[in-house]
Amino acid sequence: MPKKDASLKLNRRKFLTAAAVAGASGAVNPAKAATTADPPQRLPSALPPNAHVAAAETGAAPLPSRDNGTPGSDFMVDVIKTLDIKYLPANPASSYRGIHESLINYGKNTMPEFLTCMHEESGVAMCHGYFKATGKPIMTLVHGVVGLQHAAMAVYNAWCDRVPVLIMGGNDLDAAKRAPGVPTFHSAQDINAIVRDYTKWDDTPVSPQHFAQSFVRMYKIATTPPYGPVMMSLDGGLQTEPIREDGEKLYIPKFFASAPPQGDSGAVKEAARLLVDAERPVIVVDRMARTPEGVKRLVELAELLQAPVVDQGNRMNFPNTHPLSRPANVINQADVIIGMEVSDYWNTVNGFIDNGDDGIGRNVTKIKPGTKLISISSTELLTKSNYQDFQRFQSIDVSMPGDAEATLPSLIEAVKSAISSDRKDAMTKRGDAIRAAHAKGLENTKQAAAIAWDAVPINTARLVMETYAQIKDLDWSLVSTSGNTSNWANRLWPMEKHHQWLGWSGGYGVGYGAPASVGAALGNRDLGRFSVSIQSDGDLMYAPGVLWTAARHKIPLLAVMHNNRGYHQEVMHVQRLSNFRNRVANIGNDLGPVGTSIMNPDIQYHDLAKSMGWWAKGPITDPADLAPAIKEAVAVVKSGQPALVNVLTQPR
Ligand SMILES: Cc1ncc(C[n+]2csc(CCOP(=O)(O)OP(=O)(O)O)c2C)c(N)n1
Ligand SMILES: [Mg+2]
Repeated sequence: MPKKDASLKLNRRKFLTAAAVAGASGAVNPAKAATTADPPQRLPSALPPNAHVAAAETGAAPLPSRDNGTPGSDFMVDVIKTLDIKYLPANPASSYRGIHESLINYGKNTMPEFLTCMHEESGVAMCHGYFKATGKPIMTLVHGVVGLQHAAMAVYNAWCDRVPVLIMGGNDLDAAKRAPGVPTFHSAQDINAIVRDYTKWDDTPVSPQHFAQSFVRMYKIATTPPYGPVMMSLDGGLQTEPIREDGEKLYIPKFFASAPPQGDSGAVKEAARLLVDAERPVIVVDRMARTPEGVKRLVELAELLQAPVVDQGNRMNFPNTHPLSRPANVINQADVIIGMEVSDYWNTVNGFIDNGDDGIGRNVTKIKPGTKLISISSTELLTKSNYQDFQRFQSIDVSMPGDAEATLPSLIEAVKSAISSDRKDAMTKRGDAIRAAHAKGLENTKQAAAIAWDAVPINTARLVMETYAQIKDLDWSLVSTSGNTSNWANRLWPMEKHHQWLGWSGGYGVGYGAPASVGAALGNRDLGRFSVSIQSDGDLMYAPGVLWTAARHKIPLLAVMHNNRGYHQEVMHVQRLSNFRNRVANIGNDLGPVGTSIMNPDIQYHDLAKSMGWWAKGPITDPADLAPAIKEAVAVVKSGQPALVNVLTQPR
């Protein structure tokens, strides 16, 4: 038995004496704390704090009396309930306490159901992932100023990824009424300014009726292609003040979805003519398929033209098992290219070599001179000035600002009527050649994946394929792959359904993978699908609290970790630049690259996940242990719980 430390005992007695003295002076009330013999008591969490504690912790103004009539926030809940919004993942805050209280008490915490988040970025990213899994928007609430500042990167990701997210931020507008101190630090003239450059619309309603119009309007704007996040500042007074109807009865405007914008009919005909007359047309798609219908339409167009399809993968647009599915290098031979919802057209037909001869990058063209370019993209309808998500400028021969999925039916009809019987034979021949190349390509990819199959740390191709082997018979949905596993899942998992691949973050703001996976898994849970993510280490540690949210709300998700113990992309950037400058990269005292390794101490992600209520296993170092561990995890997820397998992997 270790000896008891006498000084510790003495300190404890001293402490208790000091506390009792403080109690006698009335500054705090330590009566309970001092009587150590009492059993520990569980106090109701809503006990009113004493005045001193309240002022120190919140600085909140006294609440208005109880019989003040119907608070504005009850009406807000009535409005929200008309729009079929199932969940509200959010981190709590006093600036929206009015609507928070109405949602859970008046609204009975259903439609929407509040899910507790530990970071505002997680709340927004969960909404982002949820939409991509279900096609239905949900909403989040944030604390004005500081919460929205936390949320900002996730809003930017949703903006770049063209995903509707409904965001409301509490804010105390009335300087004469708001409490001094913390609530005033957390107020602004215009909180929406924080995200205005990367939201589709924002508003600050000043009356309940204004709220009703603006909420329905924001829902409509967000869900009309091109989709995007929208923002509303919700005044504290508007939430808490009783409704005064001033003779006019409040009403809730009815929501009707808008039809998506389509490409101009003349331009559609011109595009069809170019495609039909082309010798080597190529279809390039990025965020084309908003819905499963988009995939079907694209297959129809590709088969009509017998043209190869390059899926850039920000959505599942085209089955990778389809014989017309081809990698990006077919672009080099194209005489006509049609890009649909391509987020970076310049980079599709040009290349940029980082650290080129001059050290700052070199531009090269990928296409032959004279190649005709066609574009259908709704992004052109949603360009703002400051953030550069619109990418480099590319001249396009036939450019159609419009939604590609909605334009496809008329394009298909135009192509059908432009095809003459003599073109048909040439097209069939072309299709045969593409089919043969597809089969060969798949064989080459398999060969490449098998290289160093037994490597330790574990090969990323093996990580991904051992995962697939355990889920292949389920209705699986790959909700995210964070970090870089050389794109093995997209190259080798047969992806045929729209929900089998939800795409990346949009703005490449790292920290998206974990929360978006949880949000997508929430949507998939209700649809009876099995959610799986490849979870990198760096991404998880931005806001790992979302693991708790998943466990707390029983969201089944299989997270298989690509734990390469580093921010490997950045390892490579620094290494490459060191090479260019003819210097040896400083690997630090503990053999970890400086500023980019996540080692020593190594993070025990399985313990982290377990501590937040997940089933978890790891670290898996031997490739032979991988399959049994993932199998166990799959069984846990099927029972309705989240599970994480921590696997030590190769860098890429
Ligand atoms: C918010 C944010 N911070 C920093 C970066 C720069 N960055 C790009 S990739 C990356 C590494 C991410 O590490 P991990 O998720 O483990 O993926 P890995 O590169 O190791 O596969 C970083 C830090 C970023 N894109 N976003
Ligand atoms: Mg990493």
